[in-house]
Amino acid sequence: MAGFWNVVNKVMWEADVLLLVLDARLIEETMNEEIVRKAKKPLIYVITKSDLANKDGLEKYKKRLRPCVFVSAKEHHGTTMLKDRILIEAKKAYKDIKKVKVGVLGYPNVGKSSLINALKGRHAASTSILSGHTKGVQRVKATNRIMFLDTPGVIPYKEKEPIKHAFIGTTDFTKAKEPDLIVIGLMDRFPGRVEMFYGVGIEEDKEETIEKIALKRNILKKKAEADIERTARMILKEWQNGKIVAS
Ligand SMILES: Nc1nc2c(ncn2[C@@H]2O[C@H](COP(=O)(O)OP(=O)(O)OP(=O)(O)O)[C@@H](O)[C@H]2O)c(=O)[nH]1
Ligand SMILES: [Mg+2]
Repeated sequence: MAGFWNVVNKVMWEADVLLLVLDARLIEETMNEEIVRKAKKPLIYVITKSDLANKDGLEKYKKRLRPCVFVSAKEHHGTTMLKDRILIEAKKAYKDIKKVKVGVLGYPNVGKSSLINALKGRHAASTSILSGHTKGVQRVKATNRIMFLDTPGVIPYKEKEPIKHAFIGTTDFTKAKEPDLIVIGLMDRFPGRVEMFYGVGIEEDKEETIEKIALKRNILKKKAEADIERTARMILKEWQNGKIVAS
């Protein structure tokens, strides 16, 4: 992670404008105050994956996070608005700027590379469901005036919150420890969402819900018993790759 911070610091120094990319389902969790504090350039909050969250719940953030733009890289929503906002902020800070270098920062797996691709209009930055996919700084020219500096994601220095990191996708589903506990946490945090996605009823006992999903999907151990661990990992995967809606 220390190496990643070197990259981020370099990008912060080189860029004219910074984007802090946040997951619409986990805005508070993906906020990185360390980046906000360190940023000496105009910073735009970009709330991405907005296709996965209820618009009404997001409105309050418009006042709190300024300036902020809502985007869905998947549905190509908000991309023109974001390009306009980048040019507006650049003009405010540097009068005669012609070409703008934009540093793209945020937690691993929040959707930085997908955002750049949506803004460019075709696939240019490599993306993956697995976190830590982007290595080093990737330069992507999006328009004649905007060049993006894609970065590997960083988490706040010394932060150790395994459940939160699994929610965000910073720890991907292949590496998460005790996936059943994570999925139970997810069901508590976003009531009914996992159940709705898999078409099962809402139970008091969430372990039972995982078991029902296992049986429904035929994820079994040798003696036809539900395989809780494998099922929980599958649920976490569907959450991390943006299939399960938050509200
Ligand atoms: N539904 C939905 N899924 C998205 C959106 N943007 C990204 N994703 C998914 O989120 C996952 C991570 O996307 P990336 O763009 O690779 O994320 P990143 O921040 O570049 O990740 P690292 O390079 O590993 O730090 C992928 O599975 C994407 O398909 C979006 O707007 N909507
Ligand atoms: Mg990336």
